[in-house]
Amino acid sequence: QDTYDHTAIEQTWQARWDEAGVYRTPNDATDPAYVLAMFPYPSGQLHMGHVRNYTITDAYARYLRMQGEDVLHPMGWDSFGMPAENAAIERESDPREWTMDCIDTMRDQMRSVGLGYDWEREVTTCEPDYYRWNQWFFKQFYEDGLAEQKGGEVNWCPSCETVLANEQVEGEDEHCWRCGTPVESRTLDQWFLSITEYADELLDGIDDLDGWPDSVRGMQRNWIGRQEGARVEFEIPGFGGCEAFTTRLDTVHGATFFALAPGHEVTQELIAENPELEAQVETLDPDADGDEKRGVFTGEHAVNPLTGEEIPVYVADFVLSDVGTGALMGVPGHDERDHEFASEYDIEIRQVVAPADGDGSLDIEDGAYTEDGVLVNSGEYDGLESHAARDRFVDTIESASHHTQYRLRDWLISRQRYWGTPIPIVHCEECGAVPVPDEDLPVELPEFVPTPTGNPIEEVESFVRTECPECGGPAERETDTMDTFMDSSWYFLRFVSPDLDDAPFDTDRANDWMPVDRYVGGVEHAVLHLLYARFFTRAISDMGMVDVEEPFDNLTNHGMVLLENRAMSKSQNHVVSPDEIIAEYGADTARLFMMSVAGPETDFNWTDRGVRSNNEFVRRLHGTVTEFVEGTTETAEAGERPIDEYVAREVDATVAAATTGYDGFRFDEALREARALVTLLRQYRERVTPDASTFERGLRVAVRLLAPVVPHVAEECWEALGEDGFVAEADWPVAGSDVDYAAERRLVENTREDVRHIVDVADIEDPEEIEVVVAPAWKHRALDIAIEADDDVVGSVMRDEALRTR
Ligand code: ANZ
Ligand code: ZN
Repeated sequence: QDTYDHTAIEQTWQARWDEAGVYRTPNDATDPAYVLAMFPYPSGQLHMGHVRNYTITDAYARYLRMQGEDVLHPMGWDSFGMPAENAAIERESDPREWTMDCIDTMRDQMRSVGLGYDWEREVTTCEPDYYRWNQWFFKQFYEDGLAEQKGGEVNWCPSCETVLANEQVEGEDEHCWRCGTPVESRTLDQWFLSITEYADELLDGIDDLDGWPDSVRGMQRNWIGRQEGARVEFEIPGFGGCEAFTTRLDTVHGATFFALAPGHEVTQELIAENPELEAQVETLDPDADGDEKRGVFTGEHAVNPLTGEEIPVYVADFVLSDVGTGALMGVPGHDERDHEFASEYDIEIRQVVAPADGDGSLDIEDGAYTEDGVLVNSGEYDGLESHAARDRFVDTIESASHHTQYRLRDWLISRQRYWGTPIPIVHCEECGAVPVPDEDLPVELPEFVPTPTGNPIEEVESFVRTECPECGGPAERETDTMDTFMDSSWYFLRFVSPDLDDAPFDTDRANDWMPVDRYVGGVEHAVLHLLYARFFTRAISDMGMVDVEEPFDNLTNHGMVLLENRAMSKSQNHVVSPDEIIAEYGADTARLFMMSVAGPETDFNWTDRGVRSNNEFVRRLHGTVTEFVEGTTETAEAGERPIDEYVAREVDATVAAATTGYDGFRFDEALREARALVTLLRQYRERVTPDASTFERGLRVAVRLLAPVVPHVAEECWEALGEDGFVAEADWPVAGSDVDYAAERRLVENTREDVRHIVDVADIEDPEEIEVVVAPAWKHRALDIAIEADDDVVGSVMRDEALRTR
């Protein structure tokens, strides 16, 4: 009879956990462990990706709690941003209402998944008690010279009608990270945070992040993009000196052209004198996707500062205005882009570096040689090694100097949208930009006025018109709001003291809990959020607000939940809804499936078969315990039969192996062990009348090893086994002895191999024969082998042997 009723069980235990406050964070943490999932954007529905992400941290938090650690495992809402604003415009409602409704729905869904959060620490970034601290931080940055308003070319998304940070422009075609529309370029006055001041620290800090995936570390390194090189001036007679940035000054003898970005100052000067050139330059597409390099010869020449050689000056679309100086020396022999350009425009391709090993077969017309080597065709410098030549030329060329350049740009935080944190600045004609005094924070968002285009805040006169905090004269409020990545750059600090109202967080508490020990989230945040959060932490660490410089000790990017090898997608009706799965099978089944099928980083396919087999396991676990406590399972005081000893030893071995799995974030491996133990106990029960205490201990261990992943049914079983407290708060089992089980297991494996070897060598085919020849020698290992193998000839003989011994 099957008494497993997942709905009743799950609802009961969710209510009992709440009532008892099981997941409340201890206030005095002696052994603190901070486990965090990237908080969601409240889109309205939890999807399977969320469920997977949150189950991973939940299982780990539960495991650590059972290990006796003090666990901080909070949840909150990254609740500002465009989608809420767009949804509100569509529905003619208020973004706040829409957001709050979504949050309520998702909180209920999280509860139904059995996620053990400390809801007393819930953080909602669109609430004034949170975003006032964004404003406060902004002011700190402003006072420290880390926030400034500056003009310049910015990325504009015509569909979102707002500017975007460089990090939010994606792909070769430069599209908006949110909506996919190709971005345009505009010149506007905007607010920036000076993340570039931290470029070196952020880059060097990556070396110590050994708990992070290498891929993410690589992406951050690339994004910061530090390049060591030199700046060198080429004289363009009639126009003065023009600086170029190069990482390969050693190739200066091979510079056969000079190229300017279309937006370069000198280009503008040239154009001013030459209308024909202007028309030609206008045909260059600055947003060219880079495949085809196009340029215009200016009619001018530049003078090589080392050789005096005159080379043609081009305006070319592959030279970017915001990289280096916006000008470059073209060396087609040793740079691929220059090679392509030179081939297109019939410019000389000259080899000036050769492989150091003297390989002379290289044909420079075929393609650039981009490695270092030794100089050739470089006059008196021939034979010099590239690296030495770079230093030498910086010394020799008067206008040259060492220069380090970064790809990283300052973080543009201005958004011309409603649903975000107002930037706490007042613009006064007399006093300029004046920060709003602390006592007037938060600057609250005005009521929402739906405007189909433009920035709704500009429409709210009562918000815009204000007094200058400095001179009292009439002034206007800044109407830009902050990039929502500002909100997520420090929310992990707010969780340590979420109700504090005189500071963003309590420094002592933060020093207790930080850094986050385990941070889990999607790889889409590999650059944006993680880089900003690292910058924020370093900046406020320098302000003395927290000790740590890096916020996240270990980072895991969870894999995707696929359906038929494709990402789930609601809009394409290619989706499995967590609500439906929970209703039909229960949260424990969904959790077990996700955690068993693959390691946390690996993508996997959601399948009906997978769900059903995991559901069967949950039922089997429940049934095995129920049948035992109800006395349906006959037991005895047997004690010392080999099979009892074997099972007892397997229980210990399972504890050891599963613990290693949980510690190493290898939940799939831990679960394989724990599930095998349940199977073994059932075999034990089927083959013999099990020893009562061995069997019971096995059940107690299995229930605890599974509790982090299937918390509801584990509580049900734990209670049935006569335990008083919650299994969520029970002690993690310890192996009964200090045997090195891992080593033993390897030995067993070897033994099996050895037996197989003897069988092969002796060319034995008849099982009887095996028994005679092999079995006696391996008798003491027979039991192990018997349980592991049942489908091959060795295994079957050994199992018979084992069963006979009992
Ligand atoms: C001469 C040279 C010779 C370069 C050589 C490279 C190889 P990478 O190559 O990605 O490491 N550069 C400088 N300013 C630029 C701009 N505004 N737009 C596009 N490219 C620009 O980046 C460094 C190189 O990028 C620089 O070194 C320069 O070309 C080019 F054998 O100078 B090099
Ligand atoms: Zn003023």
